[in-house]
Amino acid sequence: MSDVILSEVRDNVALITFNRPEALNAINLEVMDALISTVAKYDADKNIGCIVLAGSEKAFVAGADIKEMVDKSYMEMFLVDKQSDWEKFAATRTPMIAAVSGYALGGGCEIAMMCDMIFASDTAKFGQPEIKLGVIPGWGGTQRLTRAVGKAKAMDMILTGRMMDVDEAERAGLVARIIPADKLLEETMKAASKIANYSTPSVLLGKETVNRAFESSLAEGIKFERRVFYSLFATNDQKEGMEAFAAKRKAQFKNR
Ligand code: DAK
Repeated sequence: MSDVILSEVRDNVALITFNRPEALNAINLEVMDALISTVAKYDADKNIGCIVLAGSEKAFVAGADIKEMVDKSYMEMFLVDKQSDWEKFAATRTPMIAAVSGYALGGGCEIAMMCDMIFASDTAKFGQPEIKLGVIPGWGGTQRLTRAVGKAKAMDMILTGRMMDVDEAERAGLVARIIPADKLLEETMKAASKIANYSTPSVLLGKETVNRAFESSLAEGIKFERRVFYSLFATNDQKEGMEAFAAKRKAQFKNR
């Protein structure tokens, strides 16, 4: 059994940890396959309400494995295209939080951006340095970074290859929360647990509806939101959530 990623379940939250410290968690084919299949396994598990991806204190992921790619030809890269696997990964229904400490570079930054939120330690550094290697981002960096931080900063980062520190990343809208490095995992797991304990239909639909903002016009997105909003009144959890508020007690969601 490979140990390039470690995984465990704490209550109803799955924690997946990159574990290639000798290469700052660089993603080779083995890590990629292990990551994608582990996320798919947890996404299919009804008992898991949130997934957290983490690295080490020094590196979330320092990119795809450059040493594995260096001698590849166009055909070798083209034929081992894992695009549909990454599309499945990015379409994971269960909320995913990237807990980023240290380097999130190249493919590492792209994996963090495929998650629903990035919580980052005060040591985190983000970058798309592929230009320095004679290539460009290939797992969505040109698109997701641009949507997250806007054209000006995305162009700057992708064309100069410079890194962003965590304060700049938060100001620019890439990072949801900055947390001291020694509290990053604990705080991320707390937020994940909070999400996992809300009503699953409202969490999944809330995520889907936010993501709709990137795929539709404002008018269409708002219409979609309203349809989803009404549909949640067909759940027992809506009754429970609102009755619990009125009775000043904690809601007990049953995911029905
Ligand atoms: N790949 C392979 N090994 C890496 C690595 C990487 N991305 N990053 C670090 N390492 C290795 C180093 O080679 C070193 O190994 P040894 O020399 O000890 O054997 C070890 O990790 C420790 O790294 P350093 O000694 O360099 O540590 P420093 O603290 O001095 O520097 C650093 C840390 C993160 C600044 C530096 O390691 C660095 O610049 N790393 C490379 C960052 C980078 O360029 N990342 C982008 C990679 S390209 C695809 C789509 C997308 C992609 C690929 C395919 N398809 C559609 C097919 C993505 C491409 C990328 O991500």
